[in-house]
Amino acid sequence: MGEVLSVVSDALRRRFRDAERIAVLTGAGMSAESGVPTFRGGGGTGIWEWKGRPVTELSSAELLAEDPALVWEWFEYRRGLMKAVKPNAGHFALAGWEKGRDVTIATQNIDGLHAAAGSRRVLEMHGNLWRGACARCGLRKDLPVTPLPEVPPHCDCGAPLRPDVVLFGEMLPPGVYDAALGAAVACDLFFVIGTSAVVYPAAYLPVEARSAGAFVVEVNPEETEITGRVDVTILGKAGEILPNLAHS
Ligand code: BV8
Ligand code: ZN
Repeated sequence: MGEVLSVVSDALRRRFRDAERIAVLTGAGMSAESGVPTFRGGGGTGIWEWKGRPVTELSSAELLAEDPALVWEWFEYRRGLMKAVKPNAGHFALAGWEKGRDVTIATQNIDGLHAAAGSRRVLEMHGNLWRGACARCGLRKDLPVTPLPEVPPHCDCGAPLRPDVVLFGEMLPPGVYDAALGAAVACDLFFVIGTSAVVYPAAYLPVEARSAGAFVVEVNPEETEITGRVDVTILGKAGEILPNLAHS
């Protein structure tokens, strides 16, 4: 069981200062302070269901095949919630870590906020809410405007587009998980931030990092499934803890 702290220790600051390669796994909690609802958020703020259906059903390959219009309605609802959100201090802190060190962020989030904050090496493991994908010709099309003029939107080739998001029961984009795993097993310091660590295969990453010798740090206001398997958990919000790490 790792130690559980409520502040950043000097020992951790020293580790951070000396780290050359950092890998990060982020989840919905990373964007909570930007106003993006989490799924299983503490205090019931999660959007774990909508119209009486759980996210695991709404964001499933099965429902997309059965009722694409409902899945688009669900994603248009999410796009509506997220259209005005901006990166928070936590996103900007992670972008700042890239100065002078090799940082890879593997995110489960589909909101695009890491890139918006300036992070350059971001692996979007579950896709991106602001893009559509064409099953016929493979085109990835930016869909920045919500509400969409037509639902479903159509590809340049005429076929209907699907959200460019990895649904439950679907494979992650080829090569993305391998790149995330490669960064996890090569890093000195691994952060797991704002995730309940129940969705796989993303939740394997901190475990793989630790068995490859990385020091693993969790940042979350609550203890999670992974708390017992990391080196230290800092109980706090990403937007407050992360900027604090770089302060010498
Ligand atoms: C797949 C896009 C192969 C859609 C999402 C073992 C191996 C492989 C697969 C499985 C497995 N076991 C089960 C599976 C199946 C499934 C799965 O994991 N199910 C779970 C529910 C048990 N996995 C899959 O289907 C994956 N596919 O493995 O392919 C395959 C193929 C066929 C059959 C089998 C296997 C695909 C998974 C991707 C699904 N798509 N998102 C959408 O967004 O609608 S997952 C979805 O959950 C989001 O991406 C989200 O990010 C993710 C995880 O949730 P979290 O990010 O952790 O968010 P959560 O709300 O849960 O937690 C927030 C945390 O933040 C909390 O702890 C909270 O305390 C904290 N917090 C709050 N405020 C703050 C904060 N932290 C910091 N600061 C704050 N301010
Ligand atoms: Zn097409």
